[in-house]
Amino acid sequence: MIRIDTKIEHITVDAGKRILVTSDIHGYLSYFKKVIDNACFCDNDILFIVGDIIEKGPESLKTLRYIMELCKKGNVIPLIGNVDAYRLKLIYNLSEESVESYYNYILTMRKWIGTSFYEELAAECGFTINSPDDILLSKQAVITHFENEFNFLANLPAVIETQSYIFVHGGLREKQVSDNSVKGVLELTKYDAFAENTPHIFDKYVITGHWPVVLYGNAVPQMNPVINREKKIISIDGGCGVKKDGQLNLLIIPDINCSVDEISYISYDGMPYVYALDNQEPSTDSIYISWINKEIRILEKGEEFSYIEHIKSGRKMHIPNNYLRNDNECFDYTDYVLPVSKGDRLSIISKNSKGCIAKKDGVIGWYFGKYSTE
Ligand SMILES: [Mn+2]
Repeated sequence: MIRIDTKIEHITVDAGKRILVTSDIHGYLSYFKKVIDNACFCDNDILFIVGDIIEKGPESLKTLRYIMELCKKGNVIPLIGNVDAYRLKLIYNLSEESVESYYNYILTMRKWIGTSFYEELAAECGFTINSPDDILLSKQAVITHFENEFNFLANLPAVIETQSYIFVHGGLREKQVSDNSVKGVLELTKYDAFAENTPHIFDKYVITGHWPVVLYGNAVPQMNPVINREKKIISIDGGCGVKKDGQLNLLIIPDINCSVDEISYISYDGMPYVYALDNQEPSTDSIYISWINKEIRILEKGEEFSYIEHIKSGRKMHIPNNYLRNDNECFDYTDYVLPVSKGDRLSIISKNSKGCIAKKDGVIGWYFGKYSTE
């Protein structure tokens, strides 16, 4: 058995050190390396990794081991995420009853990104997973072989409090940090839409991952960190590994004593980019359809675009067919038109005969102009 207890730690950060914060790496090791490199991460910085190190991405095991190695220096401080905790519990509790659905998950991940955490673990132990039985057969070998890795994850703190900031993957259930010690790890790591749902106004800024920031808006989709000054919450999950147009964010706090206005960030999304050759005015009225409000009705199905009605808003629009799912759902689509100036750098998310859907500085929308690749 494995125990994952709620650990709350207190750390004093020396003045004069930069504080870097990322979260939800989800096995995207190359993205993680890119953002810490681009931020010139060095021994004098402190790097907090606010949970969800593994799963959903291509290199969970390598990411975990890379972070374990970084931790030896003493200035890298990871916390546990709900996916980390849940995955450990699931592996230890695998049984005849639960293995079927886990196998289906493994197949789904294999289709999407080619692998999953358990497949990586089993492979290193010499097992190939081709049936639910293969999972059960490999379970004991996996648990024995990865004792170090699993203990590392299980022992990560759920909450870290410093002089000015509190770090937690999902969110704090109670306003006072110490009152959260009676809460389970999953309650603190899986707090959906924390910045929206918490009734508390915190005394120190709470920095969280877990809930992709794009889900906090319903007009203009954007993936950059969001600072809620009223409640004192900074949400940094750019949807890396969860959204096809997501990004890994790295928050940069220049000094523990600096003001919130001095906080900046960088991000990385691995997407190809182009340079705009035309100017474009932004739209003033737009909608973002996510899995939360995904219900639509198709009014007229076309070759490339379909005319649909978005159920929640009643809005009617033409959307590219590749954003439709199952004829009654639409995912991660916006009709927002980006503000673009000639020379702007755009990440291309999808192209069609009208133009393309692109990301500019973390904001997603349409661009109808011409572009070049250099
Ligand atoms: Mn999470």
